[in-house]
Amino acid sequence: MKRMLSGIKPTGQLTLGNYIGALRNFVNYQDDYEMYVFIANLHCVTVYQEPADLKKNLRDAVALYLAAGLDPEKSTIFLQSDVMEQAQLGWLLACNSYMGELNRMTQFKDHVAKGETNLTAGLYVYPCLMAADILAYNADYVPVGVDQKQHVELTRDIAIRFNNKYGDTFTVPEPLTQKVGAKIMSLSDPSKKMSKSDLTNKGCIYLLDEPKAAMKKIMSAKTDSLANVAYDKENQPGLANLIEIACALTGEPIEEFTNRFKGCGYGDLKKEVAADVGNFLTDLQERYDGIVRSDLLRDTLENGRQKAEPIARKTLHKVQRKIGVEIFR
Ligand code: ATP
Ligand code: LTN
Repeated sequence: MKRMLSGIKPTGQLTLGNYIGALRNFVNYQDDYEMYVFIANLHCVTVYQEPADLKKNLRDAVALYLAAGLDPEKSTIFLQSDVMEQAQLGWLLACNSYMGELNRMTQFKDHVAKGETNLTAGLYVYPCLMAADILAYNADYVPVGVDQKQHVELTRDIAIRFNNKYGDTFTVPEPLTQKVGAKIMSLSDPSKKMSKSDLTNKGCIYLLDEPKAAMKKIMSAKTDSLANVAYDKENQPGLANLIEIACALTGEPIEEFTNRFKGCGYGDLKKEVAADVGNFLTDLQERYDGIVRSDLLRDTLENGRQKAEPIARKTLHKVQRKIGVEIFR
């Protein structure tokens, strides 16, 4: 069975974009792949987090993984910092990555472009830790949203270079992105990604939003004045985004959905999308409520750590031997 691995970085509450672009796919893939999913808590702290908020967000993220249908019997679910070998491998990979490569990473460049000051060194070497997350487990596939594809491409470059330099060591992973829902856009500005760092709070639906409040956000989503229902990402990005959200949640093909609403007003279409989102959130939150205070969270992470750690340790020792830093082991 091929191995698949991915992580989510809960620097805030998880969003509908995270669900559609990432979580939902992990759930779909878990029957056909050996699945490793972790909470990237070390990546979270590349930007300052209020400790109490971070702890709550991490806990909620695990509970939402489970509520969304990830099954700890099928998938290995763990916390990044529980497997220390990953961070150690991250250092060795940082020593095999070039500043020129890291300078080209758009996620880092975005922070610089926003004029943020006091950017941490951790934010800069973030992709090396991400490469270690992936390569430690010799993952064949990495399902991610479009925004993370560049980091997986860099991971491939690092793996290929290392293999050429030190002999065959790493599996070279492939990024996997979905056709529909790989980039859910902000409801208030469809030219931007729906993001948990959205400060207006109108463009982003959180998985723990009150379903009624979320439905309101859909009803007031920005569309266009063409008064023509069509799936046209370029000219009608707001409408295309709503159509993608509905189809991702219900599984209805885009064309079928669009045909059903041909000649209707945008209000009718929005009502249906709002109902789909409301139903989805109600079900998800019901399951989340049952899980978040149970022992399932602790047990899941502990079992996950026990399965993940020996694999990462084996890779780390192999790498250390190849590089020459080991003496007796
Ligand atoms: P931020 O929202 O602060 O920009 P992020 O959501 O991209 O951060 P993560 O939580 O680590 O950061 O993302 C987890 C996964 O969810 C990644 O694979 C990412 O590509 C995907 N993802 C995030 N936002 C969206 C979105 N709007 N549409 C589709 N996929 C998304
Ligand atoms: N950087 C990713 C989260 C992440 C990840 C990974 C995803 C950390 N390590 C390994 C896939 C594989 C993000 O910000 N979404």
